[in-house]
Amino acid sequence: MKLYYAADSCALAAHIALEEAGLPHTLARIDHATKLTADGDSLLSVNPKGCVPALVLDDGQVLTESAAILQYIADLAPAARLAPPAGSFGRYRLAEWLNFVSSELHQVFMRFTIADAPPAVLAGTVQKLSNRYAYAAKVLGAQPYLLGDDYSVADTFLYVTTRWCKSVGIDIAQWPSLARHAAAIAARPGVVRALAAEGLGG
Ligand SMILES: N[C@@H](CCC(=O)N[C@@H](CS)C(=O)NCC(=O)O)C(=O)O
Repeated sequence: MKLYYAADSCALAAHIALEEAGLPHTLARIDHATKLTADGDSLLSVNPKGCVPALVLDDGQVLTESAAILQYIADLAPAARLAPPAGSFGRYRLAEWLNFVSSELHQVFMRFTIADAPPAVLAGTVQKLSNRYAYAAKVLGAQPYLLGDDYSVADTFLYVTTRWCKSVGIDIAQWPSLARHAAAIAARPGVVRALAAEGLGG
């Protein structure tokens, strides 16, 4: 499989999942501004939506959208226990968290990429994100992972968004359970490998 990604983007979650699943893969790093790889390969020819992650499967199909890609990877490697089994109630909890991270955190961060966004809007955005991290922290104050005792791809997806907090003036140290969770995820061997492959620090 081939993962189109941009460094330290939401595609890091899919990259980590591939590492943790132990699935062979290659990486195609794109430049956000041009949507091209260093070889001139165009992301737009793979994903007309122009976003990473985009996963090219071995049969040539392309899968996009983090929540779909993460579940697909988890299902390809059940022994890695990255998601509750399909059909179990836990799987719907996973979907609940993946959608929360995708729409209530990740997409809210995207407002900071809007040129000339009014400062009041950005302040409101910080408040909205903070409220949502406070909610995740409350959950993580009672259990080690978002789904309870078991790690899942939702934990890495949340972790990936916490990496962006500092850049928008949010200090996750104000939520000790969230900071503990982020540190635990960052220490996972598959995460360390993915970060190194993207040239990132922990
Ligand atoms: N709904 C998509 C959103 C993906 C997304 O927004 N990716 C960002 C990087 S974090 C991107 O490629 N943005 C480029 C653009 O919007 O032009 C998902 O969850 O995978």
